[in-house]
Amino acid sequence: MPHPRSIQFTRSLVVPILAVALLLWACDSNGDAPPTEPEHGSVAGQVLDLQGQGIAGAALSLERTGDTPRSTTSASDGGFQFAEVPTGSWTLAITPPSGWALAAGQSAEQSVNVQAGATSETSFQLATEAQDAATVSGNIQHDGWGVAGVHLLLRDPSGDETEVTTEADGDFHLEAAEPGDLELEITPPDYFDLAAGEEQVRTLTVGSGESESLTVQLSPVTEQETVEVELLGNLTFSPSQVTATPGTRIRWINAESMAHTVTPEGHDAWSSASLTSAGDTFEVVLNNPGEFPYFCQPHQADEMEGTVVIQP
Ligand SMILES: [Cu+2]
Repeated sequence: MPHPRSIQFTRSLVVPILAVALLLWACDSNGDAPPTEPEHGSVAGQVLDLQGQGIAGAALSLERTGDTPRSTTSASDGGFQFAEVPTGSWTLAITPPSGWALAAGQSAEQSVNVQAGATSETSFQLATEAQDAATVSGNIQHDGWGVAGVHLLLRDPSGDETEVTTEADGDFHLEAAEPGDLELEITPPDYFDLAAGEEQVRTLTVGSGESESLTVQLSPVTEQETVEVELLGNLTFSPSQVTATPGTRIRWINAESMAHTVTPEGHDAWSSASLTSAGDTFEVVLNNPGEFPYFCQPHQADEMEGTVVIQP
């Protein structure tokens, strides 16, 4: 049987020990405990078009100084979510997918306040990106001279077509309303073929507001020889009448030491040329059908004149 004093002694010890233990435990849970886990919330939102339909593929980032940035991409319904985000203020930024831009009045960045256990809801509105026409221009030539009557057709990614036919200078200019991969189809007149290495249909990638320029070489269907015309001291062109096929090179040669000109009359197939001394030459390639009269300016009164007729 225990002594009553011994019981009392034991009891008197147990109480302070318990108190100390309790105090230690309380201190421990307040002071020396590992740092408390920061509290979290989440951020959710949607990327929508002007009709309220979701837009997939928008890149979203959630950032603030001192924290690891987070990023995600909007799903097919336009939805996105950042889970387990430490509370506080964050900056949410969007990069629209290709073909989209922020709708009027929208900012690419939003400030988001994340609260513990709550979801901050937000949204971005995008509109289809405005697109400028894509331009394709250039020159169709043979031997450095323009070819008329070449049909050019430009097809945009939607299949819309624009077309043009070249004039004598061979220049062309086409605009596709929709930029991207464009198809250019080149059809020369019957008496010309595309030169070796040229493609009848070519694909050009031209972005919004951009332009592409190209030079296309043709070669005559029938083989060409140079036709020579002499400028003579008796004030004649010899021969004064030349008939040739498209693509013919005409070479005027001053045969004697007298100054003459080869001046176009009523057309601009070439610019007036002066052949002042013996041996001077002037050449032109006539790619386009027609009648091309010309004369010598100093000897116009003497009817020093000639004509080249180009017939396919
Ligand atoms: Cu003359």
